[in-house]
Amino acid sequence: MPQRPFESVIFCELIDQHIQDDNQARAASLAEDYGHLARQLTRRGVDIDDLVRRAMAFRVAVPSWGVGAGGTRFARFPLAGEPRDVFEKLEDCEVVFKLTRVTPGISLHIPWDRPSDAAALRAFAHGRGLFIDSMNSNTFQDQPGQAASYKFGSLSHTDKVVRRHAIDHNLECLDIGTRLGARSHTVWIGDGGNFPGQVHFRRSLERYLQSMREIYAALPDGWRLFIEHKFYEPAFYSTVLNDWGTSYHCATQLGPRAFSLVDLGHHAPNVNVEMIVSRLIQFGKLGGFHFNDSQYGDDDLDAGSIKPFQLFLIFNELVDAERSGVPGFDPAYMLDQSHNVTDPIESLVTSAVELVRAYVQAHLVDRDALGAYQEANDPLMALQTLKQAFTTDVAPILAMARRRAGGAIDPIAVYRSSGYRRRKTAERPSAARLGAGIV
Ligand code: RM4
Ligand code: MN
Ligand code: MN
Repeated sequence: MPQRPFESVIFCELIDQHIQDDNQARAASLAEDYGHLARQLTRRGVDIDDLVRRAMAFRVAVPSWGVGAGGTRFARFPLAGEPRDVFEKLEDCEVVFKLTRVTPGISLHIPWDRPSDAAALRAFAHGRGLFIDSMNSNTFQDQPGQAASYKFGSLSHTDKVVRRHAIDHNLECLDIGTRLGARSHTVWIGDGGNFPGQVHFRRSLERYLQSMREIYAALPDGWRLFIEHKFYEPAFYSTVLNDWGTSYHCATQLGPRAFSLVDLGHHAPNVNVEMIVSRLIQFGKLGGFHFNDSQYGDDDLDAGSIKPFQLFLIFNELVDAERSGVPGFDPAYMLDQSHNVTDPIESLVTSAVELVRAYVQAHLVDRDALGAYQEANDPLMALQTLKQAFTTDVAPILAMARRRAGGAIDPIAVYRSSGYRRRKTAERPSAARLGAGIV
C-alpha cells in the first residue's frame, strides 16, 4: 500500500489544529448569532437544534474529477499543486471533508481513476474517513490505442464490436467498484447525432437498452444503477438519452434496481427541474443527483452560484418526500462540477455548504400552512410561505453543525490560512496532465 507522505500526515494534524484555533476565535460571535436565530425560530415553532442535527446528517459525495482543474473546449489552465493520481485526489477530498464534515463519499471515474491496487485504495480512503460511493464509466473518449472508437457512439453504436467494448468497460467498472466497496454505478453516454438523419432515433435507443440489460444483469448485490440523461453535447443535434422521460423509460425497462439520475446542468434553460424531480419521486425512480449550477447548459459551475432559489425549490421537493415518508425514497447526492477559475477545494467546500443550506431552508418550510394555501388556491401566500423559508439566513445553523461535527465554522478562511495549496505545489511538482481532461 502506498505510504502516505510524512508531510501530508503532518498537514492533516495541522489542519485539525487550524480548525480548532479558528473556531475558538469565532465561537463567541457564532453563539450570539445562533442564539438570535434560535429565538426567532422558536417564535415560528421551529426547534433549531433539530435543524442542526439534520444539517450534520446531510451527505453529498465529491467527484474525484472535481479536485483537478477542469477546462473548456478552448483550453485548460493547469493548477499549481493539483493532484497527479487518485491517491492525491483523495488527499484533497479529505481536506474538503475535514472542513465541511458532510462529504465522506467519493465518486470515481474509470479509467481516469483506475487503481493499480484496489485494496490499497480502499484502505487509503478508509484511513481518511472516506469511502468510495459511486462508480462512473467513461465511453465518451477513446483511450490510447483503443481499436473500437467511440467517435460515433458507445453503448448505442451501430457496430456491435464497439458496443461490446463499451459494455465490457462498464463491467470492469462494476468489478473495480466491488473491490472498492462502492454501491452504485452511474452511466452517462455521449452518444447521439450532430446532424438530422445521422442517427435512427428508435433503433439507437433499442441498441442502448440492449447493452444496458447486460450491465444491469451484472450489477453486484445491493447496488443501484443510475442512468444520467443530457439534452445535448457532445452531440449537438440529438442525444440518445436526451431527457428524463427517456431515462425513466429505460430505468423501468431495466428493472427495480435501475434509477434516473438528475444532473442539474443537463436540461434546456428555463426547464422546471424541480418538477422533474417531483415526477421521478412520485414514480419511484429518482436515483440521485449530480449537483452543479449553470447559466446556459452543462456549465458545471458551483452549486447554488447562479440559481440558488431553484436549488432551494429542488430541495423543497426532496424534503417534502423525506418528511412524508415516500416509500423507497433514498436519492444519492453527488456533486459533478468542473472548476476552471477557482481553487477546486474551495469550490467543492462552498458547493457542499450551499447544498446543506438549501436542505436546511427546505426544512423551514411551514408545510401545513403551504398545504392550506394550496387547498385555498392562494398563490400569493403559498409563494410567501416558500420565500419565508428561503430568505431565512440559516448560516449560524450551518456553522454550528460543522463545528459540532468537528469541521470549520469558516471553512474557506481556515483553508486559506492553512497554506495547503502552497504546500502541495511544492510536494507535487510535476505538471503532468490529469486524466480528468476537459469536462
Ligand atoms: C458529463 C456528465 C457526467 C460526467 C462527465 C465528466 O457531462 O455530467 O456525469 O461524468 O460529464
Ligand atoms: Mn453529471
Ligand atoms: Mn455534465
